[in-house]
Amino acid sequence: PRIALLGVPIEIGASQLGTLMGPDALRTAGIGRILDQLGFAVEDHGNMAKPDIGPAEGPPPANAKYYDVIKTWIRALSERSYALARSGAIPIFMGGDHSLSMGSVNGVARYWQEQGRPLFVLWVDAHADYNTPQTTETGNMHGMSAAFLCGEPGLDDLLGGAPRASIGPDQLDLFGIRSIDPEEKKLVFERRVAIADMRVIDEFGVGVLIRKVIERVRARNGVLHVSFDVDFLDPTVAPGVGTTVPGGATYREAHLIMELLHDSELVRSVDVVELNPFLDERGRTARVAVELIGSLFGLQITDRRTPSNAML
Ligand code: DIR
Ligand code: MN
Ligand code: MN
Ligand code: MN
Repeated sequence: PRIALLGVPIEIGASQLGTLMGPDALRTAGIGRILDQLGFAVEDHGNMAKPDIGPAEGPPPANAKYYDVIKTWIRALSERSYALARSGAIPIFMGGDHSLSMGSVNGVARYWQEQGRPLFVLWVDAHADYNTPQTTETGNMHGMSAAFLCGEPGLDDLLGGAPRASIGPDQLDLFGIRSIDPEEKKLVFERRVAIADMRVIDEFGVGVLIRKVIERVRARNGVLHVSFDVDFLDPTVAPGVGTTVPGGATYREAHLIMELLHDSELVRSVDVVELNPFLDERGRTARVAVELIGSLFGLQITDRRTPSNAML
């Protein structure tokens, strides 16, 4: 099996600069080495170059900061993402801020649509990222990516003429949420998006909840994209992010999620986003992110089949 690494150094979708260094920090922390040791053929496609902004296309939408820059990134990334999925590799998109998922997920969704298999997206994040230009309080586009992918209005020309492969709100699982804006919350409930907030995680545990996600994908013969925002983790575990929110996942909760996802054999693409090496403590957060990617691709504590494997 092949894994394709692609660095997407977008930082302008977030309020804190510095996520553009994320891809290289993940490399230094050993993302390629760990996957190689797990037996994958790892292709590193390097970092995407900052694309040139083309001619103006009329006024950008209000309340979407740096729209023209981000739009240019997303169009280029969506094409790369589609091509990588078509190549048969499992792409790992290394961010960069979370606005990149508008392109990475759009590209893979387009590929899976052609294959006749629905794409489900597991959004592992402290935030719902379900704002639109109409609901946002900040204008930061990294808070809009999940809504855009579900076809919410407001950024309709973002992809230009390129195909927009929206997923249904019933193909999205928000997981780990503990910060959501008032209007954003209304929209998430209106659309009946599945949401495992931290209270639900405390009550039922990640094992039960991730199994539910997996069952839903299986029931429709779907495949899964994992969009992993590092701020899902508790700030004590992962300090190297721009928008820390207390009360996040523990180290073991996060690993259990990844281990269960690995066992499911449903994951076909991944984003690792919002890592900000400028705010990190000596590479701690980058290392944790790489260890989690290891678990997602089969790293185990012991080599025996786990109880969860046996049960599936
Ligand atoms: C806030 C924060 N909901 C916003 N969002 C994110 O700006 O829309 N922070 N994603 O990381
Ligand atoms: Mn996010
Ligand atoms: Mn977040
Ligand atoms: Mn495996």
